[in-house]
Amino acid sequence: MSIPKIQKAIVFDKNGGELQYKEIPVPQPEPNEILINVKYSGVCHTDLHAWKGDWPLATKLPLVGGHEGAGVVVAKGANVTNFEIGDYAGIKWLNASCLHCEFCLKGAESNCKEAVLSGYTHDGSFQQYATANAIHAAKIKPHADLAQIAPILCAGITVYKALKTSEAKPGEWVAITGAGGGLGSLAIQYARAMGLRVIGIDAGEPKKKLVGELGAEGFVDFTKSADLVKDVVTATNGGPHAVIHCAVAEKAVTQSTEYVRSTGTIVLVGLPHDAYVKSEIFSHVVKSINIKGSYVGSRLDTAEAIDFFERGLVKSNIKIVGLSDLPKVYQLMEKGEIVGRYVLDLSK
Ligand code: 8ID
Ligand code: ZN
Repeated sequence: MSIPKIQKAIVFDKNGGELQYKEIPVPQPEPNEILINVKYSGVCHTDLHAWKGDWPLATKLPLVGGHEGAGVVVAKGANVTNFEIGDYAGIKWLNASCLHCEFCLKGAESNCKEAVLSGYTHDGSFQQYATANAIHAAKIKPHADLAQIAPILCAGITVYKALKTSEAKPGEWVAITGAGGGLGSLAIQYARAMGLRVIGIDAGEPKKKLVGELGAEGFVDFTKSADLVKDVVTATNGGPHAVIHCAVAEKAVTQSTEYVRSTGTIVLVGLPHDAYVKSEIFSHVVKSINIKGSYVGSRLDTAEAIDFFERGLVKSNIKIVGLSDLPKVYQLMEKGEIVGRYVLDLSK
């Protein structure tokens, strides 16, 4: 396979700076890495946070963002035994971890202190050729639809793991905030496949329509509801047993401490900057509610989340645009106008 020396990428030199569509060198894989010819990459809201630099964790600079990359292995380092040239592979947020700390050993690799993050501390999938640690790279079966599977590599894994973290049982209610966005639209489908009843919370008719089509039994528009807590409690006959927060909003979390059912679990996934959880302690205790954080997923969560996709239980609601359109995608995302997920075609 002939690998070019230069390639197209979107790069920024400083957080919030110009998103430059330009040619950069193709990276060389390290001994434990594969080089993937990225065909499609999803655009996650995390990529927008990384570009803006609004989290209390510094990004690499200059940086190539992106961590939902699906493509073909074109080269591999000397130590790689689990991928062959020509295999399909996926770039995930968790590019690498130490594999021997307490957290890696117990399957919590995302909590590893040495975690390497695609599109954040390691150049990601907004380039035509990207490197990934072979142990962590996602396995994708031949003939998979690479545009469709791209969003599974972060959004899918993350919401699947969050639903497991909620410990909600089949037949129970789960509320999903940000239900019409990238993570939320997949969360509805994983929840349905896991036997849960879903109420979606988001804004506007296009998102309401999608949320309903994906199998949610109820929708509350957070921009229109006069009493959101009451509306959610009524729609779920006493409050949801679990809440998965895909919204990028502190207020959504505060409200959920009021509407979650007694003994229920709130799972924090969305990462608004400078935000805090506010839960009134008396009710928190008397209702015995749980609030947990959930951060992407392990290699096992990855394989399981992809298996749901391969069995046709979840599909991505994507709009495909070219790599050079990334700045426009960020503008729409900032305004909350994206229904589902945008996927970049790296050939354009
Ligand atoms: O591992 C993790 N925890 C993880 C993994 C991947 C992504 C966390 N994230 C984080 C991202 O960094 C981001 O903060 O999850 C958040 C959502 O990512 P996304 O799904 O990629 O974003 P989106 O497509 O823009 O969807 C967000 C939705 O939230 C709605 C918006 O209308 C949009 O549809 N929303 C907002 I903003 N405020 C809301 C509110 N108050 C709300 N929905 C309900 N109530
Ligand atoms: Zn992501």
